[in-house]
Amino acid sequence: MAIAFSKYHGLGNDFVLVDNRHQTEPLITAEQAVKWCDRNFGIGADGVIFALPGQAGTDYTMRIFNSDGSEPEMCGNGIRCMAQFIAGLETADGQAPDQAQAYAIHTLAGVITPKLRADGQVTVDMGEPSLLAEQIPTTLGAAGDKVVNTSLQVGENTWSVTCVSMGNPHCITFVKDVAAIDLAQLGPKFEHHSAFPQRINTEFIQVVSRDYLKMRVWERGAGPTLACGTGACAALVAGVLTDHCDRTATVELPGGPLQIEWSNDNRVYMTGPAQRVFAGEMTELA
Ligand code: ZDP
Repeated sequence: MAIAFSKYHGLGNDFVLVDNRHQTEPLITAEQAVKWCDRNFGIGADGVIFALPGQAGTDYTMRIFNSDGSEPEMCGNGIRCMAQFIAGLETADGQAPDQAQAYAIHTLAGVITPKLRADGQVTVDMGEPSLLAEQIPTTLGAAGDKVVNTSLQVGENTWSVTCVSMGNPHCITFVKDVAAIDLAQLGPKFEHHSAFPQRINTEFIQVVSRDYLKMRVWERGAGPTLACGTGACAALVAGVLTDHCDRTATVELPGGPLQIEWSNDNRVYMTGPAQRVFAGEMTELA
């Protein structure tokens, strides 16, 4: 059976999107998603995203498999891609999306609301960050404590880390020079550290100024991606908690910049692009 897909990216963080509006279970398994994401033997992507029917009054449900087959709660760059993808599907169905179309999307991290803007960018209400150790989850503090500037031993070095959940778990560390970080060597050690029972996404941040951060990321289940939307949001929140930055800043990723705001209503807003690249049909992989 051939399954139609579209390929999108948000700042080079790339996803295969599947129109799954007619059934509540994803059209492919996690094992198949691993094969689809393979850059040599498959389509090539950081993850596969399914646009499923809404639940509990939402317009749609988003589920995602990472390229290793694990299922994260949320995906910031992915949900911008999903908003563009849905708008395209609705247009193809003869429903013209409104000028500023907003979608309420059910995710494992709660209801997330992306809004298409006239300039082609997408602004996403990413909800409220969670800061308590038990919510991350991490053992780097008592259950009800925040984990801010806490020491973490990784290999031979001690890092000062701040942990933030944007629905999915992030560990942020501020460094002098992100270019000097050996991601391939360090990333897996953070990801699989015993302090993080659900594993962790790790962001290395260089503070250029109070409204400009440079970030490199090692993603849980996907490795060194060009961008991570939830990670950029978590980094800004960590930057405010540690007084490295203001509540509004540009976060520059290897794939380009995102605008992030931790609003006074405690919600985090992310604005950035989402680009359709190609569409195709996937046949069964051996
Ligand atoms: O939490 C995780 O396991 C992440 N790998 C999910 C993907 C996050 C993403 N890069 C983002 O932009 O938030 C899609």
